[in-house]
Amino acid sequence: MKPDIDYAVYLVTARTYLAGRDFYACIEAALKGGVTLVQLREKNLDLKGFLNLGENIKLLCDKYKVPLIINDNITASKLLNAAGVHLGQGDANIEAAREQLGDNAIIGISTHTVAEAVDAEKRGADYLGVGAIYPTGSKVDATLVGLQMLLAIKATVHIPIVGIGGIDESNYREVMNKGVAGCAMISGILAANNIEERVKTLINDCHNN
Ligand code: 3NM
Repeated sequence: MKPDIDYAVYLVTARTYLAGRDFYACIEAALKGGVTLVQLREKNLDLKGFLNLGENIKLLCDKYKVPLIINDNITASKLLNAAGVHLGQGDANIEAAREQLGDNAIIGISTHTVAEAVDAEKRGADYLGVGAIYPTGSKVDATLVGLQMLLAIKATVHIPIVGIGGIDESNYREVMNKGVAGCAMISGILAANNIEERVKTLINDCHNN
């Protein structure tokens, strides 16, 4: 059966913001705080390096019963027995991911236009990432689409939508108020001095409104 996914506070990993801190300790702090979903997104690793990192992250996610999504790499997702994969527009296609990972895998894809979103839904994506909602320093080639595009896509497709790009505790509620399933964040979580407390604040914002 396809797992029920809670997209509310979705951690996307990047080692850029660790500032000397231990990667696994930071991820565990986020899990302790209550992140509902984790995406392992590490762009400059070969498969072996990716799997090494992934095995440990998968153990941590299992410990906190939080599903793990793998960015871009279908093979790694399969080998790690992760919940699924997140694809970019330029990555492998949804059909290939579905064929290799099966019906129960969660397949997400980044979209920036209504046309991309409609196409992704038609091709069987489980959720859409829409961004960048705000300016972000975490992805050099991010296209700023804003809340308007989020609303336009929300009005058109029926699968869950996750906002991404420049989201932190100051604007998380503003995005959630648009009726999305959740927000994906790198720096909004990992750049915090106290990651566990930051996540608790976000979770609290998500429930108290
Ligand atoms: N994808 P932060 S923006 C991974 O627009 C990613 O599709 C984006 O990092 C998109 O939370 C982005 O630090 C970076 O802004 C998100």
